[in-house]
Amino acid sequence: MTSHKTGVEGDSRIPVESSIEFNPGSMDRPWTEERLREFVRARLGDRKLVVVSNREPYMHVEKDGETACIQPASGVTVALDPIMKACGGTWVAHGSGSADRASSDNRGRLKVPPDNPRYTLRRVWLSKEEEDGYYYGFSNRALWPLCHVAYTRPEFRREHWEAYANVNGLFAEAVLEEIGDDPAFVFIQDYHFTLLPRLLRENAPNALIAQFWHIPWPNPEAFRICPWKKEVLGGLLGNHLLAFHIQYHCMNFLDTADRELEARLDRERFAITRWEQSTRLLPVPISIDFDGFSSRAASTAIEAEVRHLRTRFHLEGKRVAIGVDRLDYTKGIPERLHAVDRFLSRYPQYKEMFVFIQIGVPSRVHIAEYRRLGEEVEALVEEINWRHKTGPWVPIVLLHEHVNQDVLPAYYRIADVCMVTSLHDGMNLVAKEYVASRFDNRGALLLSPFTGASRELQEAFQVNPYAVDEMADTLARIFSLPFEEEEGRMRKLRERVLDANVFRWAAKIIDEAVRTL
Ligand code: ADQ
Repeated sequence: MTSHKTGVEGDSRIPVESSIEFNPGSMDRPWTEERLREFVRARLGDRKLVVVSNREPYMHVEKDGETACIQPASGVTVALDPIMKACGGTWVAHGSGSADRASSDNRGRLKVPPDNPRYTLRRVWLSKEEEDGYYYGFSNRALWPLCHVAYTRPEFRREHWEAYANVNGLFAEAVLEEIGDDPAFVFIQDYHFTLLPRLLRENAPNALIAQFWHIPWPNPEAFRICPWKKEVLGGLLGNHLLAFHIQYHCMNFLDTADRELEARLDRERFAITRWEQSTRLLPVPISIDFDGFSSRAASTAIEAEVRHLRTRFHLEGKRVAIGVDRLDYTKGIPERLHAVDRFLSRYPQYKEMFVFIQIGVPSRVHIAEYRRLGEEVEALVEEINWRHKTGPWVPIVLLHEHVNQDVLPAYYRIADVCMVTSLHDGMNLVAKEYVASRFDNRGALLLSPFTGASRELQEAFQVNPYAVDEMADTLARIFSLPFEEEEGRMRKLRERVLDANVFRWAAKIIDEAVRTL
């Protein structure tokens, strides 16, 4: 084992560009759906493409006696759906919708999107107990708070761990059934499947296995409290390639493996070798379908929706801020509300001239911390609105709606500022979606430096979400920004996201995975 001190934020031993520059000579061309499709065909050849995630990209639910198909609000599925549409293949995920069984065949399979089928969705069925232990238990009561270090204490229970291990086994069975002995590229998503890569490595010799870790990886000090840390690390080292958003998370993973396992570390190549098997680590920031978002934002349908929203929320002549999140304690929503409160107290000239719209879709409500957060947010909105309201005007509008991706750009377009105030976040796609929606080069992004996105989006107004007064002052600064500065910053932000879009992210991962062979 080599010894090494903990990676620090901003560590620059591997240049950030190395995570996105590849295929020299071709970077002048933007990555599109079409280009990715050709690239995947060339790189993967006859390998089957299989994506695995907990959340399914399309969910069937029973609504008013009818079956509706919805796209769940999750960064992971929003990012991967355009890739699967481009490349085809099979997506294996937990079938969690109330009408999922009725809309799949007897092996849990169906073609999606339902109105224009492009790939196969293979649903895995879990009992309530399995879902409780694996998803609400070990994944979201243990690993999620452990990795985010947002001062919510992780909870480690043996029965959760056992259910988690069991469900990883069920997913392994489903994947093995899909690929048989064929050559395949299995692309696993996230912290729900730390044991799956090892199970596949042992049982599918023709599979090339890669995993993307969508949340932060903490430093070894934080991680060491996990009672099953060796199993988790050993499972993840079943991957040929393990990718994170940023280099800091890779460094933390290397340091954690160094601390906890007998393994050979190659810090030059960013690789870990154990039992004669190597896992390469890679920083590659996830992104969005920039063009898709941008052109949807400019459509006449969105134009009409923008007008509708301005009337609905009485926005004429007012400055507008927006927040769009799953209701999660890592997203810094109470901090954001406190900042709005402080802003109105310090800059009373904005009373009646300002509206903050928070779209907070309920998430993981079976977990007490999430329920408490929902109550805290409700209470804060009520308290702040009461403090500042005059006549019919209240400063904060709280919507518990799931906004369809087709309509979301309208919300981004009505906002002079988008507030992304995460206490810790792997990337944060909302920041990139806001930028992509502002084809008019207007608007400003207030961004927490504790998001992965802050590394790329340097023209955003970066403010520590724990520093409430600073956030309030930044809002005031944004509202008095000269037009040229607002436009210049947004133009630059758009260039950055346009260039590093989600198709490029996928191409980079596939390219690097193939190179590990
Ligand atoms: P999340 O924490 O779920 O995912 P985030 O990056 O914040 O991800 O994206 C959330 C997605 O859900 C966005 O596409 C957003 O538009 C959508 N969404 C949020 N609220 C919504 C609402 N009310 N209605 C409809 N859609 C809504 C994890 C990590 C992140 C990482 C992503 C992708 O925690 O750090 O960026 O994966 O890797």
